[in-house]
Amino acid sequence: MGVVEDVSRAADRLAEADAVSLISHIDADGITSYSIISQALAREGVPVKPVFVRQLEPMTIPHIPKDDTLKVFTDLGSGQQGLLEEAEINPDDVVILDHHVSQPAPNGTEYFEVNAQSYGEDYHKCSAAGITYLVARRMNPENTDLSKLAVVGNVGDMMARETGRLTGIAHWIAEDAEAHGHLKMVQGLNCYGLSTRALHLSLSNCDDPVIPGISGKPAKAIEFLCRIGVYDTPSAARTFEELSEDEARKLASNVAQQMIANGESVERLFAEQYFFFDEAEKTPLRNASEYATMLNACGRWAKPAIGAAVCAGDRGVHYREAEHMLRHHRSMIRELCEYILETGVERRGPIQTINIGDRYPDTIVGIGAGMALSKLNTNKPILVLCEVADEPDFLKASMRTYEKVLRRGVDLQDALCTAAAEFGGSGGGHNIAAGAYIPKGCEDDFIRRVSELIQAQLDSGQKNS
Ligand SMILES: [Mn+2]
Repeated sequence: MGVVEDVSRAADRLAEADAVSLISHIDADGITSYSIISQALAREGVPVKPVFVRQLEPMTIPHIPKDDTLKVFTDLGSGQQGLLEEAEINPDDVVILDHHVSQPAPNGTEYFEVNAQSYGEDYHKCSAAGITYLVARRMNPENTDLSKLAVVGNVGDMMARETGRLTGIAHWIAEDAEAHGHLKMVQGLNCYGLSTRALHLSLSNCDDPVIPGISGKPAKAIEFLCRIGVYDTPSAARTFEELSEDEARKLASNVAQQMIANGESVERLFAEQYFFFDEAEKTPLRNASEYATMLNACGRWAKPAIGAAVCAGDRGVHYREAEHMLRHHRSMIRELCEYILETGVERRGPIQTINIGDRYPDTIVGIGAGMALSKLNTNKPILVLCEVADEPDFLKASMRTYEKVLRRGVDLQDALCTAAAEFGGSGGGHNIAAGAYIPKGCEDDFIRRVSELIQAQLDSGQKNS
């Protein structure tokens, strides 16, 4: 069926339900998806029972209520239809709204799903929050206020990362939000913290792309901003959001010159940013990427319902708790980064590696690895091994690298997937950031194999250039 038919069918089934159990993932996309559907249903008078799960797996299947409610799965479910079938969940009681690869149930039970991957290229960069928004909008055209959450979910799931902007239907949703006055799109720098952080910190924390002479060097960033007249004095720090259009342009052209003077590409320097000017100034709610980080922080520290309360409009007790989660999240990542730098990494051929054991939760290890790498040798990809909370027999490997290393032929996802498969594990991700799970005990051989594969990529990259 086409997307219009599928979305309409989902909207009708949801609106006609007597009660809904809403099973959702706990990251920013899962929390916004949950919030979009639960708010849309509340407006139709349909009661909703929330069920947040870290993953849909045999252990979490019993959390799905065994009753006659309509089970709506958001940001998960498509890949776990076999588990639903095994648990004998009636297909008449199921609607899946997802964007992960769909795997049909082995014994042929057909679950109804609206999956972003099924409707052509325009939908490939659309997260579950995008799909749930289309359903909510179909339920009631007045649900356009939920578009903002759809943008947060899409940005949180990195849908804008490669291209520097949302594309296809996800961009249409951002336009829809802007047309209804819920959002403003601004062409800005590809940095984080544009609403809450002093600009010199946003710039010096930028690691994709690396800004020569500025990335990793906050004092130099202050000097630079004073020199170009964006800061009046070194102590007169401002956020990106506080700049006038002229100042933002001046900043952009000066940073671009700095890149070009150092022979770096400016391709990844700019990105479309999604601001919510109806939220309080200098809060993480003011733009999509900071909002998404706040929700991810809630999810990663097992408080998805707090994030959902913020999405539903709470700016009191729950919001303050979410702020606390965000601060905690950041300080843990900083601590992890310091731990890596203080302990030191081991050189293994073309990569550098460290095993951090069970000191930090595996959910933040990738982010910490990326942050540590910006202060290490950026020419060598980093591989961080850690224990996995609920999986005592497995280790997680997280790898990060830089654009300039990709240009020499490196593809982390390819190397990790290949190596992990050889040891009975599995990997995934992107060329610049990837992860894998491997059985415990093989880590030494695994690292040697990854290092070999990366070396081979570099060797053939050299041959081709
Ligand atoms: Mn997602």
